[in-house]
Amino acid sequence: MINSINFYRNQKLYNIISIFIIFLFVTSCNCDEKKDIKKPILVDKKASEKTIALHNRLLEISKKGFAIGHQDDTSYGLGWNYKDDTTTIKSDVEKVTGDFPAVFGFDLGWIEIDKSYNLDTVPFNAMTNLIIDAHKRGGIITISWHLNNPVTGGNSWDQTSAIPNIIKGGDQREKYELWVSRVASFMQTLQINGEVIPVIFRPFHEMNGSWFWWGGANCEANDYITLWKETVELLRDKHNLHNILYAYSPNKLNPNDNYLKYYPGDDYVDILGIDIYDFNNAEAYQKAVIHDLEIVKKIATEKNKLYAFSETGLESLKTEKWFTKVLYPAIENSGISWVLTWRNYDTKHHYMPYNGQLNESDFIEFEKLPKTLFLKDINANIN
Ligand code: BMA
Repeated sequence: MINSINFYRNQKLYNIISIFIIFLFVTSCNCDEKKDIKKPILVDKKASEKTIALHNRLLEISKKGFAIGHQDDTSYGLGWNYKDDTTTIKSDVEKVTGDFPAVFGFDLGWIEIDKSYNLDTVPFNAMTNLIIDAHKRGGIITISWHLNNPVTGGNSWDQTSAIPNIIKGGDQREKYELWVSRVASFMQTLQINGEVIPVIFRPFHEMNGSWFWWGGANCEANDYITLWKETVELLRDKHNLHNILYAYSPNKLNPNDNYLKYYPGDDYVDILGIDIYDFNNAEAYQKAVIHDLEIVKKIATEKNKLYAFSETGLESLKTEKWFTKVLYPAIENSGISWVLTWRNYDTKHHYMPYNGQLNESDFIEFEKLPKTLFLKDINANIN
């Protein structure tokens, strides 16, 4: 009898301890998910579920490798243009490797002046279709904005000072608000089943250089920061867009550059990026990429943010094995979520290989490397 009571007590104790251990296990799993995945601290506290899911996906991608991106990938390539034949979706990347990139870059330049096509002649209605198509395929969308100079009407490269004129109180403020409203209207066209597709928005990039009116010698850093914050507030709070992750991307750092000089603050940026090109000097390029991505990684890690190699490439790809021997080793251990190369305009201005191009077979090898994630890879592993 005594033995059986003891047995009963021990069994009860055992059960209680087991339940407690299971409880601890379950709650600790939830905490991890919450910290890393479920509740990222985003610029938009009302970000849609799909936008939060995109953020999670980018985090998961960075643990496995990096998504491969290409600007205007399905809009045009060497010898073809989507607007001439909208019946099939083409891509130079797909023609070479049999798979699409995982990240699709688009640019909204000229939406602000109400043109029907962007500065690179991509019609905005075609762009809407292509963004929806890319999203349906499981791709990730990133959008830059080479907007005109609001003071002169010149293009992005018109270095006339303009930021003081368009931030609150400026004489061109009304015009700028109209311009942002046109961006917002475009975003609203990106719908599937009544829901706006999540996108990464990367405005006012390369601001530490002086080639755009929004950068370097052409503006003050504090005005830039004001412009960024006010732009986010217009899109998020005035236009009620909750489909956007905001990416900040300076250009390659010069020795005295501070990556955070133009940083609008943790509450206004979701993803830290950097743009670095190879100007036909592989060694200098690799050195800069490794050096700068290390800085971006350190800052992003401290801030608990994602980070990416937001633009890169070697124009016309004349260096043999550029993808496997130059780019891959430089980013292999960087921890970036994605890397995006610029557009394929023609044989002189292109950043991905096309059929018959010098780097075609190298790019096929690049696609097979463990960390390069193309569309099928991210769809198979990371949803
Ligand atoms: C630049 C070049 C330009 C283009 C611009 C915006 O780097 O490709 O020809 O207009 O990007 O896409």
